[in-house]
Amino acid sequence: MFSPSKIKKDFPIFTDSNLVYLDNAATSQKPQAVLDAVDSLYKEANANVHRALYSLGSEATERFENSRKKVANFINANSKEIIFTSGTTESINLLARSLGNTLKSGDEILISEMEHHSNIVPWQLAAKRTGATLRYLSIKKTGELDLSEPEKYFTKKTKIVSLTHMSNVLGTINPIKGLAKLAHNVGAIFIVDGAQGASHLPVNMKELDCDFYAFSGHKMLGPTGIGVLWGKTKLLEEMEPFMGGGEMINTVSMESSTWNDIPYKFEAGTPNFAQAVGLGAAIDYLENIGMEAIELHEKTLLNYALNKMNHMDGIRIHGSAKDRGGVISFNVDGIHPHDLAQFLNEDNIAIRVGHHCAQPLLKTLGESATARLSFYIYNDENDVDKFCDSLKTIMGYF
Ligand code: 7TS
Repeated sequence: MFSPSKIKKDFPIFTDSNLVYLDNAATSQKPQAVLDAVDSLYKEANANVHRALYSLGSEATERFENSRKKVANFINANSKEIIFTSGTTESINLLARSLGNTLKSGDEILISEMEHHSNIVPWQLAAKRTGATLRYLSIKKTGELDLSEPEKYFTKKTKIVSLTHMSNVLGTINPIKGLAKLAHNVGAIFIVDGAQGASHLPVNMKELDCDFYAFSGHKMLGPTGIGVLWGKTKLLEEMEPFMGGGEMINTVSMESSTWNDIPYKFEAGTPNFAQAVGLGAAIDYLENIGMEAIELHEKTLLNYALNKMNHMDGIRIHGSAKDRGGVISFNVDGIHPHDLAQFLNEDNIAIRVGHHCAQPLLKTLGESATARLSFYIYNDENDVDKFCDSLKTIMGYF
């Protein structure tokens, strides 16, 4: 097991501070190694990638492409299947636009009630454009997908299934392999929103058997503005590009254009190459600890926190999935979540409150807002104890 207190020393934001940061589902903090990688790219190797025929350009391109290899290794995939995007949101929009355009009236897109808005709204737009129908898998009281009657949802009409790996509100980890089977049995394409997956769980594209997997660098110690879309070669080669511009073309005439090979076909314009290099350093950092160890650490901390919170009166915790990552959404009787967050802030404890960009799920839960804790590698029992102590004091005020 690794030591969160030692890990904290690698993160400048925790230096000389008593910050208790419990909002990791929103974004993670950054270790010095990631800041150094970005800093050194700008100081030592800043030139546009894939075009400059001088040494600086080669160095920038090499660092950028090296990061692509690191991402590929991290998820056990082929480098040419790694498309750099600005994040999960752009990755899903790319799919909703490019795959979405192949849909027609009568086709169905299947998502679930526990999706983040970035895995809802792009599909609503695709449905509106094409006349396809958007359907929702419902969830049970436990916060798990209701898969009791899959034949009602997975039908011949289903063309695209897009589901989250792990809920950012309930922490539920969905059974991706089984869902891939259900989707593939009806000939549908299966997309996984891995924003909370790749950052907290070991993920292996050869094992999960999805067709596309989307995630964000900033939730896994990397910089903002960089994310990934992984897709199977055959599907990526068949797909039309999402955005047009430099680098994504092979030839351009005044009348028409032909496309570059994958992944470049989907990377129009100057990519966020410094951020991609930072993501490579973040992956090195995570791999050094090990994703299995990270998953275990967060689940242990989750159980520690649940146990403490379950012993406190007046707290309603949402969801009780058997397979669950380090996220706890809850409400406290008689205290609005926004008031709670402000009082916790007085003790330098950062949690998120609100609808967590998952309004349909909040509606199902019957809440307009919840409070949410979400853990990462640098959190420990001390953080949970401080949070619970502060919470008890605040509850005493009301
Ligand atoms: N999907 C899930 C499951 C997420 O949790 C998020 C962000 C996204 C997609 C979008 O990621 P982005 O990097 O493109 O913005 N979740 C959160 C959150 O829980 N609080 O703030 C952002």
